[in-house]
Amino acid sequence: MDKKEVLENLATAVIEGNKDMARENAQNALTAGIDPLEAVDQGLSKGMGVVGAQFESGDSFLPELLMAADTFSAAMEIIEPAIEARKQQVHKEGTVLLATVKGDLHNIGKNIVGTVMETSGFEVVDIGIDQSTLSIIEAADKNKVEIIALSSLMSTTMPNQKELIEVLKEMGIRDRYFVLVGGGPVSQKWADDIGADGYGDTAIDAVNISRSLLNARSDP
Ligand code: B12
Repeated sequence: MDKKEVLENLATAVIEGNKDMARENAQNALTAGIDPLEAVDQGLSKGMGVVGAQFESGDSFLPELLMAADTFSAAMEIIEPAIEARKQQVHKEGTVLLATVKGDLHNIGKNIVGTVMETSGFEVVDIGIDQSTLSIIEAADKNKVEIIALSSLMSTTMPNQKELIEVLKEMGIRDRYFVLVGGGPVSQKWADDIGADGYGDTAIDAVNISRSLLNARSDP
């Protein structure tokens, strides 16, 4: 089975909510030596994009979204250890507080960001989904992180990314953290508008942007 076919099968498995097909092709991807992140990005996530579009146009409903999410997670159980196995034995890059903002229960993308950042040398404190601005700030303070990374998958919850930056300013501690934003509807323009330090389209972006922010800070 060639790479294109495996990636297409992964997407189809998510679209059809077929866990067996997802597990089988996740294994096929690893056996064929496909980069596990590419399997996520070009396979599973592509399928998820189709399911999201079908939901938006009324061609599928919540049960299909749930099945797609479960199928994605079933494949991730196989792919994630392969991502983690590439963990770099490098010096600690920095500490990141990761959360999905208040009102938002989506965690698949956030979890991928956490895994990829960890395997790239960051210490990640993931406090989960549906996190209020104050609980995020408290956790950032408690864990003495350098970066706060916020995931939001809905246009209705994106304003909570903005709120966090505003509250940091009100508390006089905006300079203490780099704030990184991401998630489906989030864009560079949104990040600029709300005064975030960085925006990432993918988990790899999250790593690259975090590195460049920390490096720029340590440059004289
Ligand atoms: C799966 C899914 C669900 C699952 C979530 C399961 C789970 N455990 O996460 C379930 C079924 C629970 C669900 C529920 C709902 N959902 Co939903 N869901 C989706 C769907 C199809 C896929 C999301 C996903 O996991 N994508 C795959 C991952 C890998 O991609 P990702 O999250 O974008 O993450 C990547 C990048 O964005 C980035 N990234 C993510 N976070 C961060 C953070 C940082 C800092 C950085 C740098 C990068 C980064 O890196 C990731 C990896 O590359 C999307 C459609 C879509 N295409 O996004 C709708 C979608 C997000 N859902 C939507 C809706 C409306 C809902 C519901 C309200 C439905 C309902 N009527 O109940 C509820 C809301 C529940 C809530 N309060 O949160 C809408 C949101 C519309 C809007 N307002 O903007 C969408 C866009 C569907 C649509 N087209 O209408 N959903």
